[in-house]
Amino acid sequence: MKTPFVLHIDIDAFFASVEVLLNPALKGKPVIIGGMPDERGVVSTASYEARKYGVHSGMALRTAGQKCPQGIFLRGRFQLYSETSKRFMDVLRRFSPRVDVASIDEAYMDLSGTRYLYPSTLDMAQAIKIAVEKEIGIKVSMGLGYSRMGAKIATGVAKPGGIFALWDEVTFISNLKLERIPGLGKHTLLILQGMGVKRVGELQTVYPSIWAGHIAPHIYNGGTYPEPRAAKTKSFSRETTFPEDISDPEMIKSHLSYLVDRLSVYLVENKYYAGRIEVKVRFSDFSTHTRRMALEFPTYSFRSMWQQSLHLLGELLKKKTLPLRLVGVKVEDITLRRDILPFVSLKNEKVSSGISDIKKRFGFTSIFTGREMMLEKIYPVERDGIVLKTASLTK
Ligand code: TTP
Ligand code: MG
Repeated sequence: MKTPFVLHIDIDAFFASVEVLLNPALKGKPVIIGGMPDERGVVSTASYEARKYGVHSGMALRTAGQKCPQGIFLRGRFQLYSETSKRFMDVLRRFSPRVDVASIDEAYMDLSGTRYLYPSTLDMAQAIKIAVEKEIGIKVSMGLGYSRMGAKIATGVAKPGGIFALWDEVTFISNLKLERIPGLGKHTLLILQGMGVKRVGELQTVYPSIWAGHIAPHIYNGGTYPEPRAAKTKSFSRETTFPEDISDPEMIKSHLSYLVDRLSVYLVENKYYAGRIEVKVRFSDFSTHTRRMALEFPTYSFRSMWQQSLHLLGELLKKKTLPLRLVGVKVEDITLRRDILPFVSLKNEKVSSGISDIKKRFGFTSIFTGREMMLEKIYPVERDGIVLKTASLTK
């Protein structure tokens, strides 16, 4: 994906913004949350107007009082912030199921599957921003990057109120000073600075093993988001040689339907999507033919795969008038993620995952299509499947 797809969203001056929202008289004023200036304790947050006076989170209230005597000090109402946070996250979830709540006022979203929904991830970010600000009534800042860390750093650049996209995250990060890297401890920073390293890029070139071995894994922890679980195999297949050659097309279809069923359940269980399907036949003269086609969209749905397989089988059977020795099916272009599909019905997939659950609990043969049942007449049926070939033939 060439556009930055990890979105980080953070509410501006969160606690203070909620107070301003509920009391518009505070708008434009230096609002400081945490307690009264003569109390012990620290500032939770301050409005951007108060920040101009040097007030920031974590500062002693007393110091804040000295720096900003005209500040409006409030104790804060945590319950209210917590409810606002929930509503904020709900708005985000309307745009993508992949929302990771990082703290009370920040979240990450994976926009990689949204290319059918918006012209670009930046457009989507803008739409989310407008929705949040309209519905919740407070300003947010956003960063777009290729990793969580990149996106979070981008939000820092965008604050307050903007959107910043890191198109070239690698270069951007390598130009950063080490102290700008979130999560890099003070001690590590001091040691690295003692070694004469100031910027990420210097560390990457002068001490690549320290970067790759210690720093990068730490700061990129969960960084490529979401962790792409690499598909080990690019295809899965199931095939069977018949105990005797078969000419009855209905019987051939029954075998194929059973094999597709096995593949579908396998895909569901392993959370894979298949992009392409291939059917293979071997005629009694041992000639072997295959035909394949792309599935309408990446799926694990039995019905989608079955419809295509049936079509492919029909084409293959036209090749010769001989009986068949073997039938097989293969799925390819296996992926673990797919784009969000707003225009298609996923009903068939739900059916497949439901069926897969039942099979898991009560055995593979506990639920069958009518077609598959035809096989029960010629093969032994066990809990976990039909014993397709007779033992003597397997040898
Ligand atoms: P932040 O997002 O760090 O700060 P912020 O939203 O106030 O300001 P901005 O993001 O624009 O820089 O934290 C979110 C809320 O968490 C903040 O409003 C108050 C609370 N908080 C504390 O109570 N103590 C702290 O030390 C910090 C950093 C935040
Ligand atoms: Mg914030």
